[in-house]
Amino acid sequence: MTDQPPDELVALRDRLTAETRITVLTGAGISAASGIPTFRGGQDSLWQNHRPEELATPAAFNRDPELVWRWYDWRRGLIAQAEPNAAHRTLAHLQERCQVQIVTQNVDGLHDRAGSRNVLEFHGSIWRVRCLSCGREETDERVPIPILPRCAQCHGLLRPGVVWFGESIAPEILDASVDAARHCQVFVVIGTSGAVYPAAGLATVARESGARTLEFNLAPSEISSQMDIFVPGSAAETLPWLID
Ligand code: BV8
Ligand code: ZN
Repeated sequence: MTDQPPDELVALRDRLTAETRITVLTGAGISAASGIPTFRGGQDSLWQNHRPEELATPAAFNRDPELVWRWYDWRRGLIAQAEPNAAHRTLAHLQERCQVQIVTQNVDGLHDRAGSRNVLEFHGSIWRVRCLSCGREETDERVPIPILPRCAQCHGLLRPGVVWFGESIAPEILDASVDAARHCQVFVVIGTSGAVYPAAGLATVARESGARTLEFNLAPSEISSQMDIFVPGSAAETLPWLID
């Protein structure tokens, strides 16, 4: 990792004003420095030898809801212990200076805990639960959570309030995210492999709408070829360059 910001980043930073519209897409990499395992981080992203893609599906939940709930309870425990890092905090500060819309693939809620406002949770939240019988949705921050938690209204089985593979993004969140990508002047991508759609497609929307695009990642991702500026390194160390 270079210890100096690339010149192009400094030039872009110096042109930011209070009117600048910035849309930010974040992935698991922004929370890595907070101790949250990423999805494709090799050995440490496995849970009990299960790959996340195997467990984050309706089929896995129907097959073994206890196993899936134990995985979510493990992740909730890790996230409850974690603190937002300098990358999360930088985005909260940037929201004070520019017109910033954050779209996150992360279900950990760390952007909100860092003080960011109206974050679009593209894949839902690990702190929300939804009843499979009556559809009632609520926030539930119990750690640990009973392994097969029940709905307070109808005693139906609850599921995590996240978007699983094969499930659609909430229409109002998808529309707001595409709109933010289409109308921004600067599109910032932080800590994502760019492997999951339609989230990764937001970069293409922004690029085709003429936005300046920059990426912060430890290593090039599947969308780096679409980026004007690539900033290598850990986001907790490099993202603060965007404001100072
Ligand atoms: C859907 C919530 C309609 C649950 C998640 C088009 C092409 C191909 C496939 C598809 C397509 N369209 C749809 C699909 C299918 C599928 C998909 O994309 N599959 C992929 C795997 C090929 N998409 C869907 O199913 C979506 N729904 O499309 O509905 C539909 C339905 C059926 C069929 C067609 C259409 C729903 C996807 C949402 C799934 N839910 N999460 C939960 O969290 O439990 S996705 C989950 O995985 C995360 O939310 C995130 O999105 C993704 C993980 O990706 P990243 O966040 O990028 O993390 P990853 O580990 O991969 O990478 C980490 C990165 O960070 C790396 O680049 C690393 O270098 C970097 N890094 C690490 N440390 C640091 C760092 N960077 C900086 N600093 C550091 N310190
Ligand atoms: Zn219910």
